Amino acid sequence: KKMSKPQIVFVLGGPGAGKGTQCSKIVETFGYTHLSAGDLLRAERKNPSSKVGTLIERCIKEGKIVPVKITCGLLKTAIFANKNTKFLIDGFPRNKDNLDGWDEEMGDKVDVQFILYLDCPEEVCTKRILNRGLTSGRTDDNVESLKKRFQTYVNETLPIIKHYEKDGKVRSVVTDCTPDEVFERVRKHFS
Ligand code: UP5
Ligand code: MG
Repeated sequence: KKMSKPQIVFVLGGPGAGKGTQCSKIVETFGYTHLSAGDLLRAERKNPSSKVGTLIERCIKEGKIVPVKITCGLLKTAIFANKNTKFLIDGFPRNKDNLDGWDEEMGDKVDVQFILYLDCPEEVCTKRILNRGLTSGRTDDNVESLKKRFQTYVNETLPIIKHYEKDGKVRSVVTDCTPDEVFERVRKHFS
């Protein structure tokens, strides 16, 4: 059992805003453990003994959000399997269902330090994702899926960021510049 509650930073922002890229840098410099909700779901989808693989794949391709029971379960397992007490949770919570399910399951077990919001114009994100799509093999890195991912982001995820803003918990960084320039802005929120 952990001595103190895990400390969580949620990293949110649109598809291609640079969540994964910046999380790697934060890990190197500040010793957090990076948990990407999307990566955990993609790994679960590949797990042959999983009963939810097809559901996950359908959601990802359609840019829809996987039910919180699945995602929160994967995150909870990853947090409590790890000795670290500092975690970056990348790409979650993305909608009201995620937020409510997390609060119910994890609200009293962890402390949410703040939300790191990576703010990037859609045109810039689109260029990045379509470029990555040339080599990523991700089934959602194509024009059709990307449109749906942005719609979901605007309609469902931005309201979650607004919700945390009301609590004064959001630290924003504009990410329309090189990864190192972004990190110079990001690091200020951690030191
Ligand atoms: N790149 C990064 N930063 C750059 C910079 N500053 N300048 C130039 N290039 C930059 O970066 C994307 C690409 O851009 C890379 O090629 C990178 O080199 C370059 P990355 O750091 O990967 O951006 P990121 O924000 O992580 O983009 P990602 O595509 O991973 O974001 P999404 O939010 O779309 O993807 P995620 O994996 O989080 O979710 C995928 C799907 O899973 C969702 O659509 C949903 O269907 C499902 N999901 C859930 O259902 N629930 C969840 O809780 C999480 C996911
Ligand atoms: Mg990512």
